[in-house]
Amino acid sequence: MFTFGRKKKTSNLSDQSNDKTLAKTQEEKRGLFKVLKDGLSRTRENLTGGITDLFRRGEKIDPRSLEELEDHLLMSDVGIEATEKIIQGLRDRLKKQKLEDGQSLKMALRDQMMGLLDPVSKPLEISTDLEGPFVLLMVGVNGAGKTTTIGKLTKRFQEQGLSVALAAGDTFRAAAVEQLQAWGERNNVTVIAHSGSSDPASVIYDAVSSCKAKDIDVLIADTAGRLQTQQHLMDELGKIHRVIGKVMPGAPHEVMLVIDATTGQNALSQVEKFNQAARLTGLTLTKLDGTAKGGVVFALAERFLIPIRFIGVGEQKEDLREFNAKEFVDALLDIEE
Ligand SMILES: Nc1nc2c(ncn2[C@@H]2O[C@H](COP(=O)(O)OP(=O)(O)O)[C@@H](O)[C@H]2O)c(=O)[nH]1
Ligand SMILES: [Mg+2]
Repeated sequence: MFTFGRKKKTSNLSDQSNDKTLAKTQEEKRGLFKVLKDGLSRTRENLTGGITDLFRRGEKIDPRSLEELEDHLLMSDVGIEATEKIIQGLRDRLKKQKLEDGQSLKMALRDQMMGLLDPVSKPLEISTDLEGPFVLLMVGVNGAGKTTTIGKLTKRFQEQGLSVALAAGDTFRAAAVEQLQAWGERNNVTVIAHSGSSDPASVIYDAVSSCKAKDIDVLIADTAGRLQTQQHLMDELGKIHRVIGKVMPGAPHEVMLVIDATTGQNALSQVEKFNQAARLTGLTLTKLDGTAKGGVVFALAERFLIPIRFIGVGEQKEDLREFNAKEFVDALLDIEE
């Protein structure tokens, strides 16, 4: 089993270099946290911009302050159910006289938010002891960021010492196959594609067989963008899923929906329909850097409980980050430890 984010322990270091290493990792952490904070700045502004006065209050919090907060969350794509959960928890604390001032309100809000996001904060784990590749099927609407995310994940996996191949399952546009092939050539990654227009299920079927034979660790399969309202294309995803399971029982091991966070509430219907068609096991939210609608993360977590694996906060490779509930909430509320 292989988990990201767990750095290998370094041994045989003197105390001094241990200190240096520690300082360096803390510095790196701060730097990475800043990237996340910058990426989430529009969402943070939307979510907390109008209520920072509330957090600065010296006196006791009253029910009216909570209503103010509630209105704010509702207007920031957090959604009715998730907002209710957050506010109910705060009301309970208010009753128990635990909200002394603005600062304790902020800390209580942080707890409530983390309570919602913790259950979906589960890193993607790649098993390497399978009878074939770990198969990652990428699905989503057009322009969500599937192909970009595939590129970033490929590099991430390679840096972890895993061998990776790609399946050009977006057979809808010839340019999409070429885009993936060109990228594969530049980065020395095998891309399995069929020439001419063909059936995505058969491309991915061949790719799984080929990875089995070549002992490749991870196969990432691209698919054509489709709207969740196009039932025949949703059915096609179901077929792709079944075909993969035939060539390798238990596969795909991860079905990841890539969501453009700027779509806000539409993300909810995307998750619902794609989940019905292809049993999602993970979500990636891209373009959080370009939107004030990042509050939708709470709505998604509350409604579906599907792990959020990665979030995209920019176009660079390091801007695709493993989702971490605590980091995310602290970046949103501007809490630095
Ligand atoms: N700002 C920003 N742009 C992104 C992010 N992820 C993807 N993009 C851009 O979104 C556009 C569509 O991406 P693409 O991977 O082709 O989408 P696909 O149709 O789902 O394969 C490209 O211009 C990407 O550079 C992100 O996290 N932040
Ligand atoms: Mg694409």
